[in-house]
Amino acid sequence: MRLAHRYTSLAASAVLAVGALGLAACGDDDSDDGSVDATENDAENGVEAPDDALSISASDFEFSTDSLSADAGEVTVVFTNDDGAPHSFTIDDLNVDIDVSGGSSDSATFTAEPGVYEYYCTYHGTMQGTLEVN
Ligand SMILES: [Cu+2]
Repeated sequence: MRLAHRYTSLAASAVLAVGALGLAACGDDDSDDGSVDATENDAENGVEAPDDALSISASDFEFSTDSLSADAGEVTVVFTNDDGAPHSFTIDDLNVDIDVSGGSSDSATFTAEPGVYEYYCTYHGTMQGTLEVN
């Protein structure tokens, strides 16, 4: 009786220890993922943008459009730089900053509440527009 009880306790402890290790490993994976900073997503590295992603480009030091609209919630913007100079697609209020060198593209996924948000290029103050989130 006593032996059986002790064996059971040891077995339970072992299971708990394994479980704790498993949880710790999962936690490490989550923190290494860095998925909180969505601006690190790279369209060129094969990250697929969702079907409802917004697309905007920069060419001749102008954005392809000065107005974008999206539904509230998770929003993905794919920004393509067709110039030789660097450009960014930046929205301060949403912590979005897609900074791309000439001839490349990148994307950001972020959560937006309804409202009107100004976007601009940090390199060229004349490049700006508004994102309307409904
Ligand atoms: Cu620019």
